[in-house]
Amino acid sequence: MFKKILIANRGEIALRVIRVCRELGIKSVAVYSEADRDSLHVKFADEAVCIGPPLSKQSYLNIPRIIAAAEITGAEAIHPGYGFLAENASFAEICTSSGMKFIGPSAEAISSMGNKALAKETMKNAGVPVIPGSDGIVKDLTDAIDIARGIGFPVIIKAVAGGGGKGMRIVRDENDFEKNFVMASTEAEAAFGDAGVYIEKYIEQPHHIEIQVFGDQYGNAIHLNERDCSIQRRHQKLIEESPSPFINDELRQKMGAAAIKGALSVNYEGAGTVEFLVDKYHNYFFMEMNTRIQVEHPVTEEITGRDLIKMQIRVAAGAKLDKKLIKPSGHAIECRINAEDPEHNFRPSPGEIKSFHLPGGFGVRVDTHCYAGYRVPPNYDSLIAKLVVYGSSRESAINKMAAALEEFTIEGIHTTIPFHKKVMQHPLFREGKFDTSFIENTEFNTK
Ligand code: MV4
Repeated sequence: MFKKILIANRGEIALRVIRVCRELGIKSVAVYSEADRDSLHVKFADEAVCIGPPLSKQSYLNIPRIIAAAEITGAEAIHPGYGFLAENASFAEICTSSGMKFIGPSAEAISSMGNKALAKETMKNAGVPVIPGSDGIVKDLTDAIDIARGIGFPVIIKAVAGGGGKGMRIVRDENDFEKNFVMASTEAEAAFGDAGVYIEKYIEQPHHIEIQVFGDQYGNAIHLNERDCSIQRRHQKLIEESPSPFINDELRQKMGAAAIKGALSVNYEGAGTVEFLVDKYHNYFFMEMNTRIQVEHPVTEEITGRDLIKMQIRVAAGAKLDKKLIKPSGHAIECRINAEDPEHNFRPSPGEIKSFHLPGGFGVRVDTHCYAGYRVPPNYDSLIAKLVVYGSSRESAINKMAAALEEFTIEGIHTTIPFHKKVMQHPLFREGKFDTSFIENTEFNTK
């Protein structure tokens, strides 16, 4: 086992990893920017190294500084968390060539999933259902129009270097195709430095259901069931739950098996997520694979009883996965508490937290790096806490979430708590009748 791990991240996830290190008797090293001096990850790590100014590019994305911090402190492994460098193949490569274990998949596995057209082809070849569309990048407008006609409208144009909803264009009518195609590739070039786009059949009002997978260094891969992440706003997830109210055991088993096949095809090591779109007929299609631990991993932990961060560290240190099928039980829901004002289009609301009271009780968990007096810096993502509840049924979990949200008190800044309270009382949410269009198609759409 490692003696010392550097955590190349901040906020709640850095703290989450530090806590597991302590539990496993591993020394932890925090890195922090000048904006994060008063952060709890700095306070609770065994050592902390300042790596630069507030701007992410100069600190949490500054590879030479992070590697230097690991060298100076003698860290043997680097946990990237999520965001920042977590899916940066060259960072994974540099860790390895500097003699440190990158806690995650190989640089090759990261690259093969980072290019969205290549990821799709890889999954298709592994026998995972993919959305009908072009075979990889379309070469020019004529090629693109032919393919779109063949698929049939509506179609969606996606940037090969995109992901997470960036650089997508939906085209419903052939007459609008040319202008959208030109705009999509121009935008892709500007945003990602890669004008490559591919085309797919557009699936109306899909469900976003993702499978948590794990691979080890010996060619074993397992899945830990699904998370339903359909409650999103502008590609930002707000609520996640497991199990999904939309799928049954038969589909769960099929999607789990498909996700494992996909993971094995890229010799996947560590925690990963295979994202699927599920249409209203319960057809499922591979969408993307995230090669990192995700924000919403706690809902999986709650229903499986497995500590996914601990598993990441153990697998990275060479542990074998137990291939016994993991039987989930109960129901878990996560609400993302963001420093945003839901009354004003979720605009960022950084600043000092004047008072902070956490809910608690049986089946209530809060992962947060915040405290009364903490200043939420304006420089990073707005996640300030993850409220996770576990109940024996979906209904009891929703009721517990509603009660916990009532108790959760944050003063000084605006948060998404009032929004979550309303969703917990919404009849469509309570009945499990929602898809990725929920926010757009309900009173929560304020635009
Ligand atoms: C789609 C789609 C419908 N049809 N692809 C959005 C994020 C990016 N990962 C892919 N996304 C979508 N791809 C086809 N062929 C609809 C979406 C989509 C979406 C997907 C998951 C969760 C929320 C979403 C919101 C809008 C659009």
